[in-house]
Amino acid sequence: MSKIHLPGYDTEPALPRCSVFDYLFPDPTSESSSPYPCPDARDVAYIDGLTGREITRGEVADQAKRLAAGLRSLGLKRGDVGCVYGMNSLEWVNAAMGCQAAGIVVSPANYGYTPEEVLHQIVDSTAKVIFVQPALLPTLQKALSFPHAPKFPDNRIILLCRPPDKPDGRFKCLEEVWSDRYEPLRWRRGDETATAFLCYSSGTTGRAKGVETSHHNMTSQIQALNIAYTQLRKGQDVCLGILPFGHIYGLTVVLHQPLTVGVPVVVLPRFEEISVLSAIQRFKITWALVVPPVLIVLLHSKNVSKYDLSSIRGMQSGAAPLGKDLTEAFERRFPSMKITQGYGLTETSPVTHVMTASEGQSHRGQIGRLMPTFQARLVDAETGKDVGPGEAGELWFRGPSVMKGYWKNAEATSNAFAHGGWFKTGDVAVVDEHGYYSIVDRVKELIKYKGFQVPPAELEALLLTHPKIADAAVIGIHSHEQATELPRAYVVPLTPVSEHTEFADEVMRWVAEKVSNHKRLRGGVCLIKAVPKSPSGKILRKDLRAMAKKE
Ligand code: AYL
Repeated sequence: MSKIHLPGYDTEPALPRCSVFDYLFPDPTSESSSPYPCPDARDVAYIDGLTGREITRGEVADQAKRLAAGLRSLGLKRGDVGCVYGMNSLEWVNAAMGCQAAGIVVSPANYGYTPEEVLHQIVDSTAKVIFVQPALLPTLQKALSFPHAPKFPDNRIILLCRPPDKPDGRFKCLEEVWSDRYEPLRWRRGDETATAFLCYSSGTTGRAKGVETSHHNMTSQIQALNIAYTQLRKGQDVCLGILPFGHIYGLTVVLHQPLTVGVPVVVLPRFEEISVLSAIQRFKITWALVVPPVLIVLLHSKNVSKYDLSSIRGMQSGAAPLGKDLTEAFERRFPSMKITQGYGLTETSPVTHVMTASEGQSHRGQIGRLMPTFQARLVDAETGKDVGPGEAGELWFRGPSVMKGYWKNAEATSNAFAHGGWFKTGDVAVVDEHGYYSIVDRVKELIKYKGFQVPPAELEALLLTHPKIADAAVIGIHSHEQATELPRAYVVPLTPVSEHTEFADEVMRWVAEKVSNHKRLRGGVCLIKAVPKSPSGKILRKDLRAMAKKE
């Protein structure tokens, strides 16, 4: 195995052996408290970006304990799973922190999900309680009305907030569940390997699976970020919180990490150009965590000049490739901002590589160096041997932040790891002799639309249920203008079709009705005679990609 020398990170972080909650809010008298120097309880932790309401660290901890006590009195136990289904909000924070204080596993559901998709996650995760944003209650109720849906008593559905026009509905809201009888969890050595979060990822193949992120996975990731990712400084920085908390990027890097360094996060429900620009001006935001399409919107925005954005000094992009051209165009338009890039996966909790602001300049388009705590290999798919600097190989990882496995899915878990406990990413990378990595290809099925996962297998299974489709395959097509991939289907009609465009439009509309917004077939529908397959029946996506390139 080749070991590449990595200049810079001489410090390996201490690895905490406590729960995420104790790590975030250490009790100075407890043995298991966090080794990280704890910010002050009076520090502002989160700010509601729409109303300006602030909440301190002390209040976050206190409200979490109250919710935890309330959840226990509802009969929920340590190790049960709680689904949090909503856009970013201070209430989302309370639901997630309250579950953690009670030892309940947090399973966040994407707010864009259709009823079928929500139900899949509720059933698969074996959720016992659901926290829901009132606007999404109809979708949840539809999901729970399907015949195979589990039964949820009314007290196991908790509204994230009470809608003002319905002062006394059927379901309680968070504050109505709060109770004062909190008792801290007893934490024994070894408990840190218990599952803390279940985010959903399709991995290298198949449908979305629950990724078991343990307490130790999360705390060691934050420790590593606090060494490698030094952008945030208490008293100077304010962070923009638009990335969905329900995705591991938002969950770790926006919701959790800034809290450990005492930097406030301005919470916005989602990315929306005007509310982001006005929040930057109003709260003097200094640092933003984004995905490449956000940079595209800001780059072409006609509204930028109407706002004072002078506070913001940089943005960190991740979750999808960010090219050199876009970085340079952005820095030309916003000379006071530095763009850096990170890379990682849900399965690695997530960040494995990061570029610091000072490095970013000379390494645009690259993902940076390997983070502390991780070990990496680049492996040639054909020979199974490690490749040297400058050669492409599949990225494999080992380390304390690599997931435990896929929830209740031993087969997918064993396929994800190679001998020796190496996690196989399905991404192909090159490293230079200084330890800087670039992602050059993806050998897994995954498509990424604006940082969100689109599992082709899921769309293919759906397309096969269309009455006029005999076979189908889905790949991602790169859109330079939008800095994202777009899902495209290649379909084989059951009977010859005379009107190609009409049929393609029909299929696109049909899919759009059945999947969440980010999974729509924005890359189009192409009709073909047969899906290219290997003798064993595997779809040859490379052939389809080559076909798409020729167009
Ligand atoms: P998941 N460049 C190219 N591909 C990327 C990059 C990047 N910078 N980051 C992520 N990916 C792709 O689990 C890659 O194919 O991500 C990887 O296997 O939804 C897949 O996305 C993982 O998809 C960061 C950087 C968070 C990354 C993340 C991880 C997002 C989770 C914070 O700073």
